[in-house]
Amino acid sequence: MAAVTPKLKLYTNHGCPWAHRAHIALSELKVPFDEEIIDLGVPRTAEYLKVNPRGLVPSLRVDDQIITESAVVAAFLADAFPSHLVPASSDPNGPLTRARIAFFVDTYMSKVNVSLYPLMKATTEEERSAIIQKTVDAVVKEIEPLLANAGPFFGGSSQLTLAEVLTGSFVIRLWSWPKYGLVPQSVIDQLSEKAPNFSRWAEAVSKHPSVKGIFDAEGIARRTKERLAKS
Ligand SMILES: N[C@@H](CCC(=O)N[C@@H](CS)C(=O)NCC(=O)O)C(=O)O
Repeated sequence: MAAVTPKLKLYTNHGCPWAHRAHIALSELKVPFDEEIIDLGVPRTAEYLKVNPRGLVPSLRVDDQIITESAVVAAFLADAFPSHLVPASSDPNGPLTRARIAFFVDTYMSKVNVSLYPLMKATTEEERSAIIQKTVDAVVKEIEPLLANAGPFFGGSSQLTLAEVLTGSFVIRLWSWPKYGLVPQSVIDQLSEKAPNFSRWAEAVSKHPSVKGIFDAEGIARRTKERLAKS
């Protein structure tokens, strides 16, 4: 990044797992930023639609430029402020590490996280069991081998990486929801038994201060239940 640190403003909502990604990155990078909370319970203001015509959070203002989409925001932050999160592409290990992280995140989101909402919404025991089975199978087959060298974070790292920046907000939800009755405890029990690498990693991710930071488990669980009841 330029020698002068840019002025950052994050448009966010602390209940949003996508916006949470930006908070994890900013917390790890220890970069100062302003934030504006966007009320997602009402139509977006004309002012915010000028910031992000899609009306979604997060958006990041960098001096007078706007960046939207959580993965793009997180990648921008990781590139702009070189750190332990990810090596630069010009680093000898950069391209391969970045490819490994990208594959891990894509796999977690498309094979595992994709079942979280259906699991919360399931109304019958049969439906729930089928989703749990599918989720556990996906973790065992797709994720477990990718975490064989977790230390405890991705790729043997003792610190969070961009992999956790992009998945942590979803992992902490999966790991927290049994306590609030949003998903059955049996998912966690089965994962602990069949996917120990994943379980150790998920536990470490969920306990990390940068992941826990803005996460109000009780409040988000309550609002999620209200939304599920209405849907
Ligand atoms: N693909 C977007 C998804 C962001 C997103 O869906 N944010 C939700 C809150 S969790 C939102 O802003 N929803 C507002 C709405 O749909 O009106 C990203 O990764 O940034």
